[in-house]
Amino acid sequence: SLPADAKIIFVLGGPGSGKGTQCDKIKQDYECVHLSAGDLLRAEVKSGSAVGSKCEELMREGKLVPFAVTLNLLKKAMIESGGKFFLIDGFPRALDQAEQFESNIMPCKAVLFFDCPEEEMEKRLLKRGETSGRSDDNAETIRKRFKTFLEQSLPVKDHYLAQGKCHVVSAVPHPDVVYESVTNILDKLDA
Ligand code: UP5
Ligand code: MG
Repeated sequence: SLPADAKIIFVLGGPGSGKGTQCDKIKQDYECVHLSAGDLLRAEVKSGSAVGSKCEELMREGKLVPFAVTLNLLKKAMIESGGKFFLIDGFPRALDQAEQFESNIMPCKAVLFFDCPEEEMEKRLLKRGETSGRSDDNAETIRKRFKTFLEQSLPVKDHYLAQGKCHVVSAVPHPDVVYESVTNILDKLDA
């Protein structure tokens, strides 16, 4: 199980908003464990497991994989890491996922939400698609990812805004500028 003083921050935002980019920066400056739900799922797909091949199809369609799959992958990675400060990147992606994760594991300390216009996210993802090899970085799947994000994931932001736990950051400026806002928020959480 996790240490009693564990701390969880959900890192959310639309597809291509810069969640992974910012988490890479955070982990250079803060002692934390970065777990991307999408990266864990892509590793599961690569492993060739039955669960993985089911997820592969859903991800190519821009749909959410079953909650039990992400919960198990995250829980296992959290415990195995031996860490106690966790950046959970790209999860929860629906309101029921947020509620079930928190009752199963622990309430999050805060949420970082990266706000970015769809045109900018689309531009970034199409550019990354030239080299990423990600089966979901193509125009058609990107549209489907945006639809899933708007319909299923955005309510999570409102849920945590209402709790006063969600910190919204503009993800449009240069990554270094976005990161300045991020460190301001993280430093205040600890104060
Ligand atoms: N970039 C980043 N910041 C920039 C900036 N400030 N200015 C200019 N460019 C910037 O960045 C994307 C690209 O933009 C990069 O090329 C970067 O250099 C540039 P990145 O940091 O990778 O953005 P991120 O928000 O992490 O984008 P990602 O594509 O990873 O987001 P998604 O949320 O779409 O993908 P994820 O991997 O989380 O999920 C993939 C799929 O898995 C989902 O669609 C879903 O099918 C499934 N999934 C679930 O079902 N459940 C889960 O819980 C999680 C995933
Ligand atoms: Mg990512």
